[in-house]
Amino acid sequence: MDILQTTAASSELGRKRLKLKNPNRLASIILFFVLAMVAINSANKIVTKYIKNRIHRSITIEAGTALSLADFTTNPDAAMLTDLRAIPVNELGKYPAIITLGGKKVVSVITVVDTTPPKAVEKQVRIASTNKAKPEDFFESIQDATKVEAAFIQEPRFGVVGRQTVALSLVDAGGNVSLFESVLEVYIDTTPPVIHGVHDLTVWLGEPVAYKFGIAVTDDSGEEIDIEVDTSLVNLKELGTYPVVYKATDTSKNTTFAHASITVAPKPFGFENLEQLNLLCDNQLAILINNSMSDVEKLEAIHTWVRESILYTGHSDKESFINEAINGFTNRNGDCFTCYSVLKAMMERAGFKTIDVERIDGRTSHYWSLVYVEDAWWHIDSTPRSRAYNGDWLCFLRTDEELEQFSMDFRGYYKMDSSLYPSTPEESRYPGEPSNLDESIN
Ligand SMILES: [Ca+2]
Ligand SMILES: [Ca+2]
Repeated sequence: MDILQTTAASSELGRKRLKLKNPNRLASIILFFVLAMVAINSANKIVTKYIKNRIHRSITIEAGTALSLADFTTNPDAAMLTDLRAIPVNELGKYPAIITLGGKKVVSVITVVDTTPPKAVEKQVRIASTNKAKPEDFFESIQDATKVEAAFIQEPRFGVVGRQTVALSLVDAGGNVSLFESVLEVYIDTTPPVIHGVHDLTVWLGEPVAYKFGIAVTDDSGEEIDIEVDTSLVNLKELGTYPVVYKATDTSKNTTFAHASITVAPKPFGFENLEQLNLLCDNQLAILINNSMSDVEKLEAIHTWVRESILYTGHSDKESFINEAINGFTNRNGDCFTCYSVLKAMMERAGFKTIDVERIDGRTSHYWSLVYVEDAWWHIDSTPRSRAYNGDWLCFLRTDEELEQFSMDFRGYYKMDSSLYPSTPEESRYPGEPSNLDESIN
């Protein structure tokens, strides 16, 4: 203020006026201010540009957090070269990310940390007095971004019957600890295991047997139980029927036995071609059926395919169902024996049990099958029939009574010796559907 002098210019108006002592000096001052303003403005622009162009050389994220380019820079011209989805954000560590800006590559280091303790829902555990439980058995669910280890704070008193409180801890990869409490109930197991799937077997002379195929054991304790098979009375080198005993014991020494018989039968004609037939079946089954289908849906797909794929020519070689099924697959023609052979082979290969059925007292022969599904035996036949034998009537999961009625309507078509076969259910799956020709189509 020493370069300006203030004087009272008018006492009447009470105003103050500035009087210049040196005009050149004032110009210098203004110039100084202008230059200063320009400099500050430029500096601001440089700082703004620096912030805009800045790429964080390192960032730290909480485990489990999704990454995006915005975590590294706000510059819209920047591009991420690293696939951020491939960064294992659930594993602690340091991972590089490469960003490009203005033709330059910048490496940024991502540090994944875990500072959040695990969360979990506990559950009570009930075990037999002969068993132990693991710490993780006491949790319904565990939530954490990183790997969690469960542990007993104090080992439970396994084997002591009754209820006890169990103290547990969960520790994540970041070392964060959460504490929980649950209940262990120990009981004395007096319930024997249950053996499932035991059934009589037929094997061919000299062939090996998979005794445990399709057999399973469950127990109230939930423990895994091995099954023992006593085959000491079986002679696979001699034709005959022999007893087989299955035995399962839980850790509390409760035992269950299940009995079955095994029949050693002569090898069927064409046995040497069985592998070829199995391959043909497997290839076609892979197209027709899948695990999302019910057993009845699988049978329906197989039944329809055979019915529509084999052209009825009235001729077949009836010496071997194996060879005739192979002929059916490869030449796609034949007669009822061909259809029966292909259907039987495919059903059995798909895991169904079948029984061969043959017509009696007929002028000609006829062959079809019984198939076991939904806990019962049902008649099934894929042979296409002529109009004279009501070709529209499908023989798919039919009862004995339905076949008997059909035989009365159509000259003994399905006449059989019922004493040779297990009975089907009495109730039809297709109630009210007559086997005889509807008058309207006659
Ligand atoms: Ca955590
Ligand atoms: Ca048990």
